[in-house]
Amino acid sequence: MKLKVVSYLDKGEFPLGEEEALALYRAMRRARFFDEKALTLQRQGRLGVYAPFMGQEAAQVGLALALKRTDWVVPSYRESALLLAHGLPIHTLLLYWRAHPAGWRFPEGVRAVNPYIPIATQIPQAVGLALAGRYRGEDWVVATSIGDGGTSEGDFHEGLNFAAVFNAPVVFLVQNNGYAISVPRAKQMRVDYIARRAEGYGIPGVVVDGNDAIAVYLEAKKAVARARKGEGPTLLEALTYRLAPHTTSDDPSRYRTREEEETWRRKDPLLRLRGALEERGLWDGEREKALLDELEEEFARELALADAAPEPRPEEIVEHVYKEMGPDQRRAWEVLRADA
Ligand SMILES: Cc1ncc(C[n+]2csc(CCOP(=O)(O)OP(=O)(O)O)c2C)c(N)n1
Repeated sequence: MKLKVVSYLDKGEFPLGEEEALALYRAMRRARFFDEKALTLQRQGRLGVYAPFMGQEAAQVGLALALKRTDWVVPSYRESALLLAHGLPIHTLLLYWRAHPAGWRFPEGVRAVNPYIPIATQIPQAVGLALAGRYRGEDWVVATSIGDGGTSEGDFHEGLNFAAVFNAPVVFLVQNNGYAISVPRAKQMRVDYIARRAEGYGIPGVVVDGNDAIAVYLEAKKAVARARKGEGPTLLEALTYRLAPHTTSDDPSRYRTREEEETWRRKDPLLRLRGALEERGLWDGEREKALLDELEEEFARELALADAAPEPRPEEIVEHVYKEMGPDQRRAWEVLRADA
């Protein structure tokens, strides 16, 4: 059976009110602004290794704006846009990418956990968090995200099956950006669409044009509503592309062509939404400039806050693993202290 790819902007359709459309664009522009700044800071030695998301803003922001602030986000390393749009302060995110302990402690009230670096480990834990909410009588939905490569991990299959069986209120977003670092999707699986796998778990699977913010947002809203009503999880696959390297330690010219990158650059999700807004008289150069000025000011303020964070104590690297430092942490700390 052929799966349909949900899209609107390509067809000139715009099934969204002005306010929601502008909120989507503003949040995407803010995320892109962060990504560009973060790449520069990393090159200046002011952030550690950084995983850019440029090109994937529609997928992440579309999901974030479909959530309530009382819902939870369980992200992986490429989800800075999802975290920002769900309310994580910029300075906390900068500190996270600086590997500063103050960046590991997300503020009270921001319902997001730290990004998971071991691929797919976020999936079973997101399901656990969703079930914990149900046991506690909360109405929170959990949104978690994974890359196309991550779906080859056992944790992905176990997590989705478990969520299906227990009807857990989870939205699983797959950001299919075509590559697991240098490995193209076709070398990783025989299916055309990852959402096809949903049928094997007995849950709805939806494929959206992941560079169409309206399509992602509307489908994410349906998935969130289903989860909140007790109708269980959804697998939402967003077809997209990462315009930047895998991380700041990667050189994509070794595994993909300039032509391919150019093709996707023309499908930049920001340009597509902005074009549609401009056609409807909802956006123009002046508004763009005002927004960029605002973002510049906000970023400068937030960067100053990050820079003002006190130097972490070396012990913090081994603290917080358990309530009290166990023998393994104590031994690690002895070694670190001897090396210092
Ligand atoms: C369990 C595990 N195995 C391997 C890695 C190394 N690794 C980091 S990113 C990555 C590829 C992930 O690709 P994908 O899931 O498509 O996500 P993307 O990076 O494209 O967002 C791998 C294999 C890891 N972090 N964790």
